[in-house]
Amino acid sequence: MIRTTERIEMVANLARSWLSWSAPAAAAQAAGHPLVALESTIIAHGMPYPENVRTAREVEALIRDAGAEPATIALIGGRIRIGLSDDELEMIGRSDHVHKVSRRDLPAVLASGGLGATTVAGTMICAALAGIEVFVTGGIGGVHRGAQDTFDISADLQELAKTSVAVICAGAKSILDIGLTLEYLETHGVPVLSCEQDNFAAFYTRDSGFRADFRMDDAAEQARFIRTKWDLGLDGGVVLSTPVPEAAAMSSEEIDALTQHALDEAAAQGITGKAVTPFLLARIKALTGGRSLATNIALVKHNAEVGARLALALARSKRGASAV
Ligand code: PSU
Ligand code: MN
Repeated sequence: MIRTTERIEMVANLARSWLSWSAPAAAAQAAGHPLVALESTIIAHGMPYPENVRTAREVEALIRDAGAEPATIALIGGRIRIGLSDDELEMIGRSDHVHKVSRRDLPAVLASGGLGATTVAGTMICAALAGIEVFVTGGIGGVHRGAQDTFDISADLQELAKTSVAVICAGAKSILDIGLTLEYLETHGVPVLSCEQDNFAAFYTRDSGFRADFRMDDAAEQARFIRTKWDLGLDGGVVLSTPVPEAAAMSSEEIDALTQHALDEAAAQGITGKAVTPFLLARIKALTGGRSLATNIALVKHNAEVGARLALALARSKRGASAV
């Protein structure tokens, strides 16, 4: 007779059998070095080629320089790749046939062996399977403006509610209803931490106008908070918002006007479902003549530095706990 704990272990092993590790990521994991997960939707659908691939490599280098090991996650050939080779990164960044993979899409793309770029939700699932606690992205998905009518709420928020990964972001874009996004996270018990300022960030701009739940500038303090949450059995993610560096920030007047324009275009063209976010991102990039791309790159790099520091602090707190 199989005991419950053994059954749980069998299920976990089965899930992990879908993972395929790059050599550096596997070595880091085996040695207990801190890993930082990175998503691939931002590469495949969030930025144009070749800036996407170049940025992805620069972000990985920043994380390595800070003492952690980057693991960019994507679906390739029916496996969940944890850590991408140069060729794999190039393929994800270049191909026009990359699926955008959230929780719903994961089994379809894995089973068919197609090429998949993971969203915040998709990457959180894969990172948790791989035992990676920290994940750096640009901006999280959220409650869309007008969701009262469309029900368009990103699956990222449900994932944050249940999957135990810390997500470092520059807040959420103002293409979303940031107030409702924060309400939704509160309802589902997802803490929103902010570093460097009291307010939640708004991606292209530093200040969303909404307060985060807790301000924590110091990585050791962030790690203590996160470790305490998970030690208590309070499963689920944590959002850590950090603003785009001042020099790269855009003006809120400009971004507000462009966002409204892009939203009107999306409505006029009947864009719905998973196409909404990529459409808005692409239109804003075009409307700013590419300037928003520079802001996007700067904020992701800054998030990588904050995330690497947190990963180191969390790894220290794990060792501290097991030494007791
Ligand atoms: N926001 C950004 N850039 C992005 C995304 C969101 O500023 O690239 C991507 C992320 O992968 C995020 C996804 O998880 O879009 C959310 O898509 P949707 O709204 O369809 O859930
Ligand atoms: Mn949506």
